[in-house]
Amino acid sequence: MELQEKISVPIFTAVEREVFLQDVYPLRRPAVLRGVDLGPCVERWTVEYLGNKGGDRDVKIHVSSEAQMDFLHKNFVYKTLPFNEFVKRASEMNHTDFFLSEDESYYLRSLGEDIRKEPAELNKQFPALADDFHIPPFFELEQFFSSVFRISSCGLQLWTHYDVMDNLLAQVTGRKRVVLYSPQDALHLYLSGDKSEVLDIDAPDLKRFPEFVKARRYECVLEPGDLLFIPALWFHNTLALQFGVGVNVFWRHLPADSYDKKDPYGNKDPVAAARALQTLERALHCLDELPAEYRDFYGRRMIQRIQKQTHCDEKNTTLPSSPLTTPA
Ligand SMILES: O=C(O)CCC(=O)C(=O)O
Repeated sequence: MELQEKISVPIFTAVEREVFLQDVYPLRRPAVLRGVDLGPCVERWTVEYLGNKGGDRDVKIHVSSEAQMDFLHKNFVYKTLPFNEFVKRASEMNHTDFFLSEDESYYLRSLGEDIRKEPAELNKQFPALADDFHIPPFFELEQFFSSVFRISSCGLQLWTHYDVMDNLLAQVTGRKRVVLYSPQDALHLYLSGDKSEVLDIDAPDLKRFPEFVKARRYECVLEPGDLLFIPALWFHNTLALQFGVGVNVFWRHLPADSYDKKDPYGNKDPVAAARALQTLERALHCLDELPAEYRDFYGRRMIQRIQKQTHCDEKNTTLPSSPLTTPA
């Protein structure tokens, strides 16, 4: 892994709306924003307080005997617990009550009221806690999509994936390491849908994933009170260095009708991209009737055509043109 280029995510201090919109947002790169006012949550959100205020409403969770969650082999199970019991268990390393093992890890699945249709929103699912968290005013109100609780056991690692909307990951309590990869390194990440098949990013199997060394690794450690700006399509992998509570705020930065209307998580590909991917599947199917050497040749021609049409130089990556993304 010596060869993988490592880059620290830049840290900006005491960023206000204007500075974010003018100096940070247009770069389309991850940034740690330190010293932004997140409200009283930073002092208040202890395990006890969260349990008392969040109450005993049932929440859906991931539970795993291994701290590194594996979406390929599904080394976790879906369970339901009252919120206060979930927070208590997630904050402990060893459990007297458990599903799989004494040292199992927990991760909250944040869902909306109607889990298939509605995105999660702190205001709706946890009204008694929502006022403690102040959403930074870095986008327009009408762009708001979701505010998602991120609560995980110490050591829990979530696989590398991308989301299709810009978002801020607020780390309210606990420390979290986040590793990110540029969308332009997608070909080195061995994707399966929106996720990378390289699960162990610190000790990858380079026989299986030789190209992974080419992916540039952006890294930061979020301290309590930090915000991480994760631009849409940037891959990210999170590792909780302590039990921690965060809030992930997503907003639509493309015109509203670009997004899939039935997307409660903000991770379904934009409508036009989903259509293009389906068309590609049909195009590939057309080649099936040809012998292998022809499939190989026309496959290469198609790749060249796609590259010519779509690839842009990293330096020229600009903000999508939308009235909503124009800095104030
Ligand atoms: O904070 C986490 O644990 C996960 C964050 C995440 O997946 C996201 O920002 O999309």
